[in-house]
Amino acid sequence: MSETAVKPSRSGAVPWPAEAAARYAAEGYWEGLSLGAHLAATARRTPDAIALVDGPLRISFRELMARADGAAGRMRGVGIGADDRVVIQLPNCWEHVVMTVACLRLGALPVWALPQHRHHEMSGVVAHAQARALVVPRVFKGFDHEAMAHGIVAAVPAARHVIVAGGPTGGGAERPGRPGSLSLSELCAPADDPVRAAEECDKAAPGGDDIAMFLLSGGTTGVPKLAARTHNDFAYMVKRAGEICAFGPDTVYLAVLPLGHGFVYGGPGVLGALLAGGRVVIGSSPAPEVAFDLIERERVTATSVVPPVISRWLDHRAEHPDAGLDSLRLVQVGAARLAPELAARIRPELGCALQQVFGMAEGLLCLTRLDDPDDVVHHTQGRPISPADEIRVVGPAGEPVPAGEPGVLLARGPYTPRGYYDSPAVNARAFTADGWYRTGDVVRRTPDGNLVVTGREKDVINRGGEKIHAEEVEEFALRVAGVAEAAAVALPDPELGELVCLFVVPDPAAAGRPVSLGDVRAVMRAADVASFKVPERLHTLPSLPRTPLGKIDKKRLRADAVRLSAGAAGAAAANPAGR
Ligand code: J2J
Repeated sequence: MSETAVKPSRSGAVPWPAEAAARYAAEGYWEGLSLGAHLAATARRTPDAIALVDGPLRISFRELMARADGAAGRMRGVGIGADDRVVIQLPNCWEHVVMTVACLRLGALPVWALPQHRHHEMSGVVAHAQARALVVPRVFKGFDHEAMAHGIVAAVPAARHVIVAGGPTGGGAERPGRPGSLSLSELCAPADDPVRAAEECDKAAPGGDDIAMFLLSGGTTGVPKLAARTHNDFAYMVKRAGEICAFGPDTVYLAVLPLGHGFVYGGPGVLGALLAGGRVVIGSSPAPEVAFDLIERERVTATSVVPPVISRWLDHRAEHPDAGLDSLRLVQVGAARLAPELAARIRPELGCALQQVFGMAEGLLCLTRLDDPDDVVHHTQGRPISPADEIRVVGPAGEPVPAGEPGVLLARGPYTPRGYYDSPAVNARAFTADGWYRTGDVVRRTPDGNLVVTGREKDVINRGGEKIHAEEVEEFALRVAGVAEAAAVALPDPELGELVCLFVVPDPAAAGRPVSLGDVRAVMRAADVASFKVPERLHTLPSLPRTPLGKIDKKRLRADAVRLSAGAAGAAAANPAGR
């Protein structure tokens, strides 16, 4: 079968070509087992070990599987089955993990959404994934997720069920408030007969080639991109990353970033710790006050954070030098650029190893290794985890760049699928004809094979690890009365890495008052968009700069954003009272 003959499968996912699939299986990367089967096997080895800790709650492997298999059976009972999609939008809580494992056992596909996602993102995800069920808190941080979920179920014909967290972790009362909601705590109760429930799951277990989950590709637009990951591919990635991180039964992994990030579940994260027979401690927030307390109390050995979080941890540590962090062996930092100066402070100040993580929902995972010299760990984003990962660094015409020069990173391999779910037009741009994923990241490769992320060609803003598509912000800006043109770019920020800076060109025909950030905010709020996408800066220009080819010159705008921001800071410093 020729590699270019790849056709989307019946379920809308793009399979690996037969030749590559056979090779990955023959070389042992793909084991042909579902993630649920892997987890059940681990649980059978050490049923009494504690798998999950959430506040005062301690759940053994036996109980985790009894709950997951119970939930799988109850989902089956309400008509949720294999290949059905279940969007999980929960804050960090043990039910997140139980529901995920339940879906993996059932062959249903968990789709992790972030609690900050609002109607705009959630309805797009539910519609594109054709989700059958949504799992939400009742109210979280003052927002009524249950009401939103019912609104979406009413509008999307495939969607049937709203499953609602009650009790303290869900942030609501003990029982769901609305008729028609299913109770998450009832769903997640242990199976009445755990042995039989496990047998049923084992009997109907999905195959290794089946889709295990959809991951939202870095940021979620109105029409999201979904990375369809198979059981074979994800299990391999997680287990291989776990090996590199030396995860084992003594691992205590702290999940403090939102569980909805692929980084937290799979890099090796929650699933990596569980598959190694280790323990997962759920944290409700990455704030150092919360995280340090959990590290000390639960003797945490490993965790993952984004650069702005590690910066806060280092500051907090300086003020609390006696915090008990001695159990911590590994801090992974990823999802956005880590400044080498911060990287160099981690071991001396926190007393643990740093690992840089460069990953993506689409697959390819790069890690620095535990025995890498400081220079590599501080200055590079590591190298692919698998010997079967293929990497190319190319110029504008797809030609390889000279060694060590920056270029766009292309990737192929045993856990990098060959296309997004049900998106032929996007796939034609994001994947080459012979199956390479065009990451959109600009990297250079060091002589020892490590990658340094130096920029990106994709029009995305990385705000502290949250990805925001410039085009999406621009579309909202164009809805503001009096805006003729809009362009969003990244503005470097010492705390978050990047902020959203918006340039607008006023419509000369609409001679009203100047457009303000407040106007853009109001439009985005009215459209129910996740608030992290709202621009922090706005500048008005008479026209947008263009390249010789007539495209908006974003490079120039990024430089303008920096200049204008420095000017504003200078003005503020010269006139601190702001008068
Ligand atoms: C610079 N940019 C980075 C890094 C990701 C593990 C870790 C992260 C993600 C993730 C993930 C970066 N330095 N260290 O899914 O499993 C940017 C790149 C990349 C994009 C992917 C995982 N690490 N990035 O962040 O799908 O631009 O996945 O293409 O959210 O984040 O974003 P996302």
